[in-house]
Amino acid sequence: MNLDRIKWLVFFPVIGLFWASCQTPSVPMDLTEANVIPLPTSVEATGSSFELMAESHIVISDGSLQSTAEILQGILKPSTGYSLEVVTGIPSDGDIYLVLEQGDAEAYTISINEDQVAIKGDAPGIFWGVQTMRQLLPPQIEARTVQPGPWRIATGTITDKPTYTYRGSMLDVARHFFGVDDVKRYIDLISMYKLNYLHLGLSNDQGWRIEIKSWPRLATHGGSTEVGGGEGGYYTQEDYVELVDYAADRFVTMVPEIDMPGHTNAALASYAELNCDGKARDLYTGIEVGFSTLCTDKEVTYRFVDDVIRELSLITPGPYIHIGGDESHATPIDKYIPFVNRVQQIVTSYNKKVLGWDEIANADLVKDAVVQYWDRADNALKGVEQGAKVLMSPASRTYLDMQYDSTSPLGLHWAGYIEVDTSYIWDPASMVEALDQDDILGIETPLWTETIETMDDIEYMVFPRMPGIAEIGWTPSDQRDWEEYKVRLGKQKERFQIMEINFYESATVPWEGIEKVKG
Ligand code: TNX
Repeated sequence: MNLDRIKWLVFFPVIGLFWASCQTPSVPMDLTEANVIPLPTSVEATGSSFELMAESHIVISDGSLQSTAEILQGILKPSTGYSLEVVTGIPSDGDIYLVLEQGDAEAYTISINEDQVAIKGDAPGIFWGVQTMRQLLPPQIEARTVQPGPWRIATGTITDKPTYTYRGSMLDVARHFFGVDDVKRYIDLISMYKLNYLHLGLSNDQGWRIEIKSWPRLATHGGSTEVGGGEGGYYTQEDYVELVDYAADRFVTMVPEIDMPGHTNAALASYAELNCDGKARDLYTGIEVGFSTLCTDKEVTYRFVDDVIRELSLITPGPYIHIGGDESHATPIDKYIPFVNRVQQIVTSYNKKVLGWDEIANADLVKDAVVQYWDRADNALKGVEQGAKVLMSPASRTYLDMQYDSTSPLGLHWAGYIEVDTSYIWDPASMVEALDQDDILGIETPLWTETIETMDDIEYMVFPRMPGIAEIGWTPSDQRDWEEYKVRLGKQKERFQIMEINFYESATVPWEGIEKVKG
C-alpha cells in the first residue's frame, strides 16, 4: 500500500467524524406529545428532532419582524447562552426562520425538520407561533441563567388559528395600583397564552390612575390612595404610552376603561363641580360598590367626559374605549340612559368604538358598540337585538378575583367559588341560550383587585385559571376536553416554577414538576 493511500484511508474517516460531530444529532421525538396551551388546531409529527445550536440564527424574511425576533432572542439567549443573532435573509441549517405571509388573521404554521424551524403567518400569527415554539422546548428554556440543554424540538407541522378575534384579560389598577413593571409582566404572562387584549380599569371609586392634563387633580388627588388606605399612584401619559407600545410589540391591544357614571368617587373627590351638590366627596378606601354617580344633569360633566376621552383617544391606538356603565345604582335609569347615549357619541366623535359592561345595553347603542356580559344574560341579548356584539366575561366562570374555594387566602366569592375545572368546563357559544358564536366577539377574564395587593397576589389568582380561559378563546370547543387539558396543564408546573410564577396548586390538576418551591 503506498503512502498516499494510507493518508486517504486515515484522512477520510477523520473528516467524516468531524463532519458528523457538526451535524444536528436527530433524536427520535414525537411532536404530538407536545404540551402546548392553548391546544393548537392541528399537529402532525414526523418522528425526528431539530436541535438549537450555538451557531443558530433567528432569520427574518422582512424587517417588520425585527421586534418579534428580538423578543424570541430575549427568551432563548439567557438559558441557552447562545447569541442567536437576528438576521434578514435566507436561513441556513440550524436556524429559526420567521416568514411573513398573507393568510388568516393571527394564523400561523410551524414547520420543523431536522435542519430548520420555520414559523409562517401574518405578524401576529408569527408572534403566537413563537409562543407555541417556547412550549415545544424544555421548560428550562425559561430560565434566566445558562442551562445545560440540549435544546431539541420534535419535528413535524403545527397549523393553528384562533376561534375568537378578541381574547383578553382585564386588570383593575384602580382598587390597588400596579406600576408599569407589574403591568409589563402581566402583558408578558397573558401574551404567552395568546391573549391579545389587555383592558385596564383605570378609574373607580378608590382611585383615578391616568394623568389627564386638562383635569390634573384626577390623578394627583384622585389617584393618591387605594383600597385599605395605601399610597395609590397613577400613570403619566408617557407611562401609559410606554405600556401601549410594550403591549403592541406583543400583539396585545390595550383597552382603557373610565368607569361612569357610577364608580366615580375618585373623580367626585377631585373636582367639586362634578357633584350635583357642588361639594367634593372624600377619598374612598373601602370596597362597597354602587354609591357614587357623576351629576348627569350638569353640562360640566359632559365637558369633563369629552376632555378625558379626547386625551385618552390620543394615546390609544386600539379601536376601543371602555366606558364602564356597571352598577350605577346611584343613577336613576331615566338619567342613566341619556348619559350613556351622550357618552357614546363622545367616544365615536373621537373615532373610537364603545365597549361597556352589560348594563349599557339599556341605552341606545351606537354602531359597533360591544356589550361585555358579566352579570345579566338579558342585557347581553338586549345588546344583540340592537346589533351589538358580546364580549363574554360571565362572572361565575371568568372572574379571576373569585376564590378557588372557601379556604383561598385571597379573593371574593359573590359569584361563587371558581375552581380550575369550573373555569375551564364551559363554552362561550352555549353559555346563554339565544346567543350564538356569531354574536360573540370573544372572551375576557377580569381580575378585580379589592383583595389583590402585589404581583404575587395577581399571579396566584391568574395561574392557573387564565391559561384555560385563553384556551377557550383560542381552541375550537370540539377539541377541548377537561380530562385531557388537566394533564397538559399539570405539565406546565415546571415552567411556572422556572418563571417564578406564584400559582395555586389546585387539587383538580395532576401536577408534574419539581417539589413545590413557593406558595
Ligand atoms: C363587580 S363586574 C364589579 C366590580 C367589582 C367586582 C368584584 C363589574 C362590572 N363590577 O366593580 O370589583 O364585582 O368581583
